[in-house]
Amino acid sequence: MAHPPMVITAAMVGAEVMPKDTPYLPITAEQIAEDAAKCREAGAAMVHLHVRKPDGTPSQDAELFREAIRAIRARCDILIQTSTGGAVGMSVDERCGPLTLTGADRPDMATLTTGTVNFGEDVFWNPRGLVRDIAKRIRALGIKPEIECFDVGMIDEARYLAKEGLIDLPAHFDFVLGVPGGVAADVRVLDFMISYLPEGSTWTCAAMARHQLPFVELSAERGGNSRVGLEDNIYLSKGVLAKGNYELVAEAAKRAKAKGRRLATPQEARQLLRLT
Ligand code: KMH
Ligand code: ZN
Repeated sequence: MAHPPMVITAAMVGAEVMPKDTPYLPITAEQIAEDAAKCREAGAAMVHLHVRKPDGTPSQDAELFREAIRAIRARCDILIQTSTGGAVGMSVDERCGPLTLTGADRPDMATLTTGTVNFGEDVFWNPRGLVRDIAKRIRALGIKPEIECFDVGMIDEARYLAKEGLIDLPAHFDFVLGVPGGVAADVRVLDFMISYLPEGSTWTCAAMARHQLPFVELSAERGGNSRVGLEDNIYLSKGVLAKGNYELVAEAAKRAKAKGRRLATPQEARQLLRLT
């Protein structure tokens, strides 16, 4: 059976990469919007969005998100998925800043990480009560979550959440592979996680660092979707910094097409991921 068009998501900003790591990290709303428009042209249908304060420190401030969302939507039709992960150490209210945006500023989707994971030398803290709190806020806003799975048990937790009526199944999942402390970027893990999904669910894969672009090809062959971008990887090739998220999207698009995949438009992505 032919695979559906691939949804490429650009994880543009993140919370860990700093301007000292790469001068190409977008910080201001205008920089984010300009890069997002180029990502759209290069084949991305969605952005996964974090924001920064003017000095580059990570933030989940609703007004910074509002500014970035407006700037992106003024330039292109790319879907916007806001982070609820933020940066390690943030409170749940802080993390949920973008979920307070309604009306024309409402995001199209939001992330929901369904378990705690070691995150390098830090801990990305997601106890079950906190996960349920965020799931309720996403549901109250009337948007769909992308379930972020840094390890296999996070797929199981989605099943519990569905039983409790906090998310719908089938859902859309993101396999986050290769975070030190989480599950590895290994093709056996990818194949197991695909096989372990709740029936009818869709998936994307975000592999860290040097694994990012090779996993676009593995995902393309398996009929899935891909996340690339500076949040997870700053290099286009060994030792060569990507000059913006758009360069990583363009390379992902090239690799996906070489595997016979067409790229989804934002409108197609809406339907494929069952967004409202
Ligand atoms: N920055 C990480 C601690 C998300 O955006 O939902 C969490 C993260 C996940 O990036
Ligand atoms: Zn993120």
